[in-house]
Amino acid sequence: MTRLRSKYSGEKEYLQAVQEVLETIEDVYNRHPEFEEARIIERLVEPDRIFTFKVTWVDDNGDIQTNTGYRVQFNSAIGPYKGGLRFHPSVNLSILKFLGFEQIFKNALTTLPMGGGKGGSDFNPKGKSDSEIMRFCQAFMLELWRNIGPDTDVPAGDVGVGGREIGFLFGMYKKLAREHTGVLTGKGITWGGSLIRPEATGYGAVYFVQHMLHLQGKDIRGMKVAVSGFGNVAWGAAKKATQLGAHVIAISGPDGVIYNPEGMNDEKIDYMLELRRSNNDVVAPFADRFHDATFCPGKKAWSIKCDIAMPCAYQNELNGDDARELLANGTWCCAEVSNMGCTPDAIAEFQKARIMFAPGKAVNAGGVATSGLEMTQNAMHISWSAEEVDKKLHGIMDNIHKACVQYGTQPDGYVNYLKGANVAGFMKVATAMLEQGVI
Ligand code: 2IT
Repeated sequence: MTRLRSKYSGEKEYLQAVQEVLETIEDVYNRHPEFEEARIIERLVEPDRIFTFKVTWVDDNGDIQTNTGYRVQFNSAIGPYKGGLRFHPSVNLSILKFLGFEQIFKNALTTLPMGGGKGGSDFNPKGKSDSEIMRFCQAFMLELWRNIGPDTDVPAGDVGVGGREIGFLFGMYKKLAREHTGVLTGKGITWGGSLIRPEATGYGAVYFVQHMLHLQGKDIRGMKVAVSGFGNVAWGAAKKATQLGAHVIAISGPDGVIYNPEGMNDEKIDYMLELRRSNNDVVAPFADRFHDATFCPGKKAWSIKCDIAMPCAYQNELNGDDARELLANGTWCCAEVSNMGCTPDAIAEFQKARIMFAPGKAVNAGGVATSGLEMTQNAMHISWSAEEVDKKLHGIMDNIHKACVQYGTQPDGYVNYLKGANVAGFMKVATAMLEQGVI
């Protein structure tokens, strides 16, 4: 860490993600001198390679815009690089390296053969027209296409990249490469996409929460769930939690939180998709549309009294103060759905209070796992039914939960899911790296 801190001093998210993993795998690592001999840690924390490129495009006014594009190919020990693309003004190398690093362990946990990668751009989709988004996606792919491929690197969506963007990116890839392959996941259903992929991150997260609760003799039915965000992930989580009888009493945006005491219904859940599609990045209109809901400007979802907190928006969106507020309000479970949604301080508060806490790389792995299932269907030139994919997703989340319990249960019985997830993912990747020699 000392070496990394001086080498990458400005990259705070990357350093945070590495520090968290190293702390939790320390004792396992020390029990395996062969890892130390092969310098596994030193090799694991450096990406295999990083592509940085200029993306120029013309906006609707005829003005020329310049953005930066990236793809971080982090680790391919267990399969082709796999991970999403994020379009957000905050995107920089630190954020993409943290996401790519997390992705290595998450993908290993899915039990599917996928390495870790991440990419994106500082392009801001807010307020852009559909044609501007299309032109940007096309310009982005014009640069990226030579570095990806169905057996090399398979990007997907992340914040700011959904079905619409994947469509534009795929169209350009297909034109340039002259092949129709599974080079991206999250595709449309009629052209190679997998059923359940749009829902999978949120559904998988709720399946994981059910496993956490069942282990404690509890059930999600009747529980009050606070969700942050209102994008694809929050939508899937709200939909499945509601189906299973929970009350989703909060969703939020950068503008504030919606207090929704009566919970969700089909109309409200569908409206979340409309909000996302509008490219406005605000949640306030939800309260204009549904009068049982109230908009609280500037507030976070964590200000609302709930049983279960599910951060579904952005890294470090739940800090120590938020954790203390949740705990004071009686929250007894926090399942991170966003990548690194909680600060180290918040995690320490939850663990100190001995409430259930599980990290994003376990809880949200259903998304990339279903991307893996999409790759399998593409490679086999078939498509599975929604039931079949959902059944596989269930099985994968069950396995991830079991792995966390196996590696994370402490002598006093408390399950440290963070440690469990990191150790289970690390062991698989480290072993694969060891077996493949010094490369
Ligand atoms: O963070 C993630 O796992 C994703 N954004 C999904 C990645 C994928 O390849 O489906």
